[in-house]
Amino acid sequence: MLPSLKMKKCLGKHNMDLHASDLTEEQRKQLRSLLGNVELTLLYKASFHGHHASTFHQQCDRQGPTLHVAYNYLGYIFGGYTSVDYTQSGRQITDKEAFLFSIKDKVFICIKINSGHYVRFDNAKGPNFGQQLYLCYNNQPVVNYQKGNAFSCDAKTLYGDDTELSDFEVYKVEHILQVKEKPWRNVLWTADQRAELIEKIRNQKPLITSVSRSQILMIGPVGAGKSSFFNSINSIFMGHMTSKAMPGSAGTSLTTQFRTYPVKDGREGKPLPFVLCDTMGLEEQSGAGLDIEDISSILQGHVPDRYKFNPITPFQPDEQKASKPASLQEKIHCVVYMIDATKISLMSYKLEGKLAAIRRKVNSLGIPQMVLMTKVDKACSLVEEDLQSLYVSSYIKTKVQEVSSRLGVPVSCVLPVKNYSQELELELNCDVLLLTALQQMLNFADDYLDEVCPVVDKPK
Ligand SMILES: Nc1nc2c(ncn2[C@@H]2O[C@H](COP(=O)(O)OP(=O)(O)OP(=O)(O)O)[C@@H](O)[C@H]2O)c(=O)[nH]1
Ligand SMILES: [Mg+2]
Repeated sequence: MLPSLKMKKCLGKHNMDLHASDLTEEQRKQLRSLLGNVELTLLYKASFHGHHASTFHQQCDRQGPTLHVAYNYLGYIFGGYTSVDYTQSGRQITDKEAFLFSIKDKVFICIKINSGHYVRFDNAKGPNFGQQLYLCYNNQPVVNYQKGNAFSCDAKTLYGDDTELSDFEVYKVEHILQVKEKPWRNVLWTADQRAELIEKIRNQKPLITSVSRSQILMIGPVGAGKSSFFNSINSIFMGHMTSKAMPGSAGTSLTTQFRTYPVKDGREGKPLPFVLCDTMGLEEQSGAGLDIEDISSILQGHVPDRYKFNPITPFQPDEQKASKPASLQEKIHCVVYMIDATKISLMSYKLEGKLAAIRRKVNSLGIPQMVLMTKVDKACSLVEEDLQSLYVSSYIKTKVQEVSSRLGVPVSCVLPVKNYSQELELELNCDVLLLTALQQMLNFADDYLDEVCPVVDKPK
């Protein structure tokens, strides 16, 4: 029965999310148990990029070690690992570390390469292991298994003899040095620190009497964690998990409206002195996702709450309203870029260009900017185990440096955080990081107001 094949094909190229890995956490763990302490970053997904060998090479050449994961309709997850780059060198490749694997229900097997055999001939064709297992054979969503001696295995054991693939993914495998460095930033992971941060935020009224709340705008690629950040902050102040802004994963942005979210200090509490503004996700293509003209209108306070973005036609302000400038209260006082820590290396140059154009616009208006690097728990297994390892993890440090150089933001303005995503209870370490980030945003907003506001407006 292949109805699901048809369904997948119907989804078409543009509805698929490249970054939505099909591996479950459990399967990732099983694969990591073979590879050691590694990060897996999705480079190529056949249902997104197509099955042609040329696209495979475009995405996967010169990426270092790679893990190839195929899925078939019988539920087999199988493929192989090679530690040697694809370079189309026209040479036979020796790779003592190569192996094949198969996961089906609770059965997990690994077949190492037999010594004295090549793992592949490195040419422009699609991937193969030992010239036995051919994935996306002949540029089609199928697998082909040929007799050979490199791997002692058969098609029945590997994939139940079902040659049709529902998908095929290739991951970049990065070995992480688990060196616990001297902490490169100091954080007090204590309940007192949490309470102190809450108190400071509560009392951090903007410096200007005409502005009752600092307006913070969140911008970032689809699925980076913008809505989740608001939900996380709201949860901390409500004392339990909330999900007012719809978070989730989809190929295109789940948030389609401009939302300005005030946060209350508890269920019956007063409004806190800030508003978090949530936007639609950025996409690399022009005419898709949040548009730079929309951002410009938001920054200047022209876009109303619940405005539904239209990537084809940017926001058209009401002529009468547009003729007079918005009040300082309506304008944005601080911009925060949300960047997913697991996707920094994969960020396309087009998206980087879009972000650079946005930064230039924000700069020209003199609005302070910072970066929240989200999903640190997914990016580093050390941090996943214990959030307090964040600032001793050398891997996170390299990611912060990478994001800083790609976005052109100083390292000191990049704050790693973990949003609440699947938890049912609040957690101290998570709160401390989120509140530290929020407090920094409020400080930046203060700097802006201090700079733009006429002296007379400031309270004595
Ligand atoms: N593990 C983990 N998951 C996160 C984190 N932040 C967000 N997520 C998850 O990532 C997915 C996307 O999060 P959203 O908050 O919807 O992202 P967004 O930036 O609002 O996305 P769009 O509105 O679609 O542009 C959701 O499934 C979240 O639960 C995080 O720090 N750690
Ligand atoms: Mg969202």
